[in-house]
Amino acid sequence: MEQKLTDLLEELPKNNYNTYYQSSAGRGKHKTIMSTIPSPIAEPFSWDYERTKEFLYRLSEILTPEEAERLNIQFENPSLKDIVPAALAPTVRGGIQLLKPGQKAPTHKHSPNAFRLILEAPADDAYTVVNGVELPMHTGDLVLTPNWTWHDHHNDSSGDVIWFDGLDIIFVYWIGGVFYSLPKGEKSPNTVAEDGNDNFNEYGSGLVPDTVHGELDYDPMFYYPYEKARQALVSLAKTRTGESSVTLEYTNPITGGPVFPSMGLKLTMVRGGKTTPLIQRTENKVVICMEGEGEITLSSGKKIELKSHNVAVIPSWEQHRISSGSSDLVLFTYSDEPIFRAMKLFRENLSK
Ligand code: GTQ
Ligand code: FE2
Repeated sequence: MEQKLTDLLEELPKNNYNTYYQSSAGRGKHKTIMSTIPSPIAEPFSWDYERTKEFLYRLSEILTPEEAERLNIQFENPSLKDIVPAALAPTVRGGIQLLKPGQKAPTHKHSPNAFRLILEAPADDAYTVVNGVELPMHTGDLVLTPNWTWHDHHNDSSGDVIWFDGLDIIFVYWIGGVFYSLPKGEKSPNTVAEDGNDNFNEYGSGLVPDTVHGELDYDPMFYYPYEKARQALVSLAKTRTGESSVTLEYTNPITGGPVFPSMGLKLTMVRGGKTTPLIQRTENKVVICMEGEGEITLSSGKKIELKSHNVAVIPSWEQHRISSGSSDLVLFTYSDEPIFRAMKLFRENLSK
């Protein structure tokens, strides 16, 4: 029987079959993925911001954004690089992008959803245009470019602008949903409307035009200023004095749900000198440090350093705690939690 089984196990893959049988004679040849608890294909990892920036500047000495379309350095999860290019987590990409004074990143649109979180904007007059709506880029601001919206980036200021891009492109690529388009013809499809537009005040005041209900399949609020988000976080922290940390989710004002069907974006504050309870959730989470310092402690005991704009990725079901230094720690996070929820796969371990 042994020889027959060995022969068959070798013959199956040659004929594009496999088997996961389990018996007293052993088991099929491939790695079991029917694990008792999640066994993610990604690994926890982190990147130092200053080091990432050095690579971005080296690239910027060789190419302009016009030549390169986008001038960016992507974070690549070492466990995923042989499976799909530049994946930070199984569903998302992330990277930092640079726009120097006078530069423009050309107009395009794509089906993957994207957001930009502004990391460094030393002066005014840097902006993104989304479907003809001009949005400022100040440090900490969040700008969305949902599925199939035209966008381009401009820097008319005197200083360099750097932002973090997050996209659900790995998920969209995996299921075969990526479309991409450049403008056709003379007139830009993304020309700014002359009568002006205040995207945040149009949608962000708790009041929305009654015409939008059922009309839009994406979040029409493209701009979430940091000043407002931070204020809301500080207010929440004042009412939850017993908790080590507080978290706010950026929401689509029409649905009250996540800003993208595929990605949830949040802002967390861990109070100075505190450590969170154990966190264990089915979501692939990316953490970007916005203010303060601290660390993430993984179940292995390994620690990830959090300081200005460092980036960390925590795969699904990885147990961790977050600790702050002496001052409050502010973290921006994005994850694929909405996918887990939509698929009824979301779980959370709330034991302390
Ligand atoms: O700025 O529009 O990092 O389209 C990847 C794809 C940024 C962008 C990325 C993009 C962009
Ligand atoms: Fe884009």
